[in-house]
Amino acid sequence: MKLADRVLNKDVRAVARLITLVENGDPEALPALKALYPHTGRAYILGVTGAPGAGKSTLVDKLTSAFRSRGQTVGIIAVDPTSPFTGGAILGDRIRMQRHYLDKGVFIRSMATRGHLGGLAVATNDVVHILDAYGMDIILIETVGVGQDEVEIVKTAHTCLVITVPGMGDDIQAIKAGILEIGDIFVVNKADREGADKTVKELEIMLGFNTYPQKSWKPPIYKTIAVKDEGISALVEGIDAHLSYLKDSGELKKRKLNQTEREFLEILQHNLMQQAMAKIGDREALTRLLSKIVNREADPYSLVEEMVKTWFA
Ligand SMILES: Nc1nc2c(ncn2[C@@H]2O[C@H](COP(=O)(O)OP(=O)(O)OP(=O)(O)O)[C@@H](O)[C@H]2O)c(=O)[nH]1
Ligand SMILES: [Mg+2]
Repeated sequence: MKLADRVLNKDVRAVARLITLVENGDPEALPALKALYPHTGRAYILGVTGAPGAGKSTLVDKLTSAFRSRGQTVGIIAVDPTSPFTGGAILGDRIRMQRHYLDKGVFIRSMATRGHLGGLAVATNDVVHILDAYGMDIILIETVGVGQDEVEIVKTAHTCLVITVPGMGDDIQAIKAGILEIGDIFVVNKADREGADKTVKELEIMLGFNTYPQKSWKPPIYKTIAVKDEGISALVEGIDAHLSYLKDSGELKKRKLNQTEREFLEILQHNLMQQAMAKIGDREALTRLLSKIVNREADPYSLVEEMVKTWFA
């Protein structure tokens, strides 16, 4: 049986195998991705981002339990930041989410941020499609909100949760404006620590500055103690409310269109680049070309212009 058919037949090993192909940028994944695409578009995609160690994985774990208890299946993609702050995150996530590992209604996968030929956002999108076609109702994407890549990834979500912790004080500026803008729902986790209410207030003020008049959704702020499962049901209600808002306002359609545009352009760019590199030849051929430019025998503008003209002729 073909890989795509096996995924559609709920073969979890086929899912894992296909994700590995995607991760390795293996062209063998393409026929399966093409075959699965018509079966996608059903899942609700929830992005979870925030500072390193804010409790994202713990929250993802509790949210997963909440969704499972009402019969929804959950796919989890933990985009492992290979940044120095969070070394060993994959192992940590495994431990935190252990109780879901035996649950057939949950699929957990960590993805490394390095070594993605077509870009991490494209790879993550592919994995979302695979889990969507596999039949997961909700797909949670956890990423540390520190780099541009990570921000790009959560932009593909329908709803984006931004996780902060108390006591950030002046450091709250560390939550970059970009992250503030993409947040549909804010969470002040570790509310068992001092200063949670102060952080909520500070966030409210910052969000006030960042609220654009055309936005009809006012991002709510929830306090949670993820380790004690406190505040989770209120947060789930907030998530449900955002999904209803997305559907009723037509914003869901808009987000899907924007997301599809980004994905289409990224695939196009990747594809063109690959073809261009194939035309140029190997590494040595490229170096020869570059030497010409370095020696001022040619300029990069004319060279690219000529090459592209002949390729498209
Ligand atoms: N006190 C307290 N600790 C918490 C809470 N939630 C999570 N933690 C702890 O905070 C630490 C980090 O939690 P994680 O869930 O791994 O945080 P993360 O944001 O996923 O971390 P990275 O993925 O490494 O960025 C763990 O030791 C958790 O047990 C909370 O509500 N209160
Ligand atoms: Mg984590």
